[in-house]
Amino acid sequence: MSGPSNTVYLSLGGNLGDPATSMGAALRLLDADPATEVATVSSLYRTPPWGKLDQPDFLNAAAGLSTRLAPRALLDLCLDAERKLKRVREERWGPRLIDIDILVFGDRIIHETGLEVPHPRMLERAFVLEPLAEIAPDLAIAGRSVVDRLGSVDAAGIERLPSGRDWWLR
Ligand code: 5RZ
Ligand code: CA
Ligand code: CA
Repeated sequence: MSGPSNTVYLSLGGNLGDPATSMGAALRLLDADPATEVATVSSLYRTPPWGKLDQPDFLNAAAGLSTRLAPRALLDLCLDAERKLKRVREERWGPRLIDIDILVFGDRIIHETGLEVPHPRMLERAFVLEPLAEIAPDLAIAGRSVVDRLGSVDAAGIERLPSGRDWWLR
């Protein structure tokens, strides 16, 4: 019933509607799972769009969770939360109400359909690394810390909002 607990890091983002409200609701949905607790949440960051440039700025954040769920069950929980928040699957790299990605799951390396952990693109994206560096600067991914990785990407235009770390609790 209660298996081992793992520390997991998630990336959250969105740029349609009211992304802060959607991201907060998503974190509360994850926390409501009996096998999962949200432990640490970063500030909100306003980030320039990556990929497709003619779309609104995003809000991004990172969260640290403790979970006794298996990776696939946590992924299903995240996809359920996206669905409950009425995310519609849109164009690739296009605007979205909410996006939740599993970045790191304990020290597991996973290559499965729809579940690649550590997330294969997280190390190139300042919109992922900047919030993650706030809550887990020394977390090592493939031998290099998050702050170290952040020093190797272009973080131009990223702005930490003054809302602090409790923005998701309402
Ligand atoms: C890459 C999404 C790694 C999650 C992506 C965003 C992870 C974006 C975003 C900003 C996209 C993508 C998907 N631009 N462009 N913020 N998502 N600023 O590249 O969340 S497309 Br982990
Ligand atoms: Ca819980
Ligand atoms: Ca995603």
